Amino acid sequence: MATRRILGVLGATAALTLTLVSPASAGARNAPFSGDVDGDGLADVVTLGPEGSTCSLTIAHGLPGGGYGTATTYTYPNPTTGPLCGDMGEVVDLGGDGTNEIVTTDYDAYSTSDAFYVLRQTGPTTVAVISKQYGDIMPNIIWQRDFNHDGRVDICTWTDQGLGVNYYLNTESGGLSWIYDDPGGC
Ligand SMILES: [Ca+2]
Ligand SMILES: [Ca+2]
Ligand SMILES: [Ca+2]
Repeated sequence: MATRRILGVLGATAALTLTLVSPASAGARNAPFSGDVDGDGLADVVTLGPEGSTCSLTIAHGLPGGGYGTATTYTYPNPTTGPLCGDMGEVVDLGGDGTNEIVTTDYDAYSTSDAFYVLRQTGPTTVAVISKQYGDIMPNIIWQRDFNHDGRVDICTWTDQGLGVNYYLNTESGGLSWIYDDPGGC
């Protein structure tokens, strides 16, 4: 019985570990998301921080032997016109230049001019705001898909506030281009 109990505990621990290191691929609100943000070929886990005049996120970097290191906190000035810091995101290579970016958006975003802002880990202790991108407001969820099949992974969002699914093309110049006519594929 003692052995069975120990195995039971181990099983529960393994299940918990699996939950912690396997974030959903689609970026739901306040959900961690994964991708290689430091370019070492290993997937990392990004968790966005609270709203405020200074924004923050934590990154738990993937380790060569598997698993993740201790999460590091990065801060940067709020790039939006409001107190929003993004509550969902995806890691994609904008521009297809081999360097991944962190694309974030926020359900409470009310300005189409900064619906998205794009971050990049620029050093061991730094994350920088790369750009802001035009888009729909109030997305419930964000995910990635190469919907035009050009090799650059694009961004899709869905909102319950009117427009439904929105399509954003990952452009050669490293931007996101909002597609108004539904091209399908998200
Ligand atoms: Ca990595
Ligand atoms: Ca890039
Ligand atoms: Ca594409």
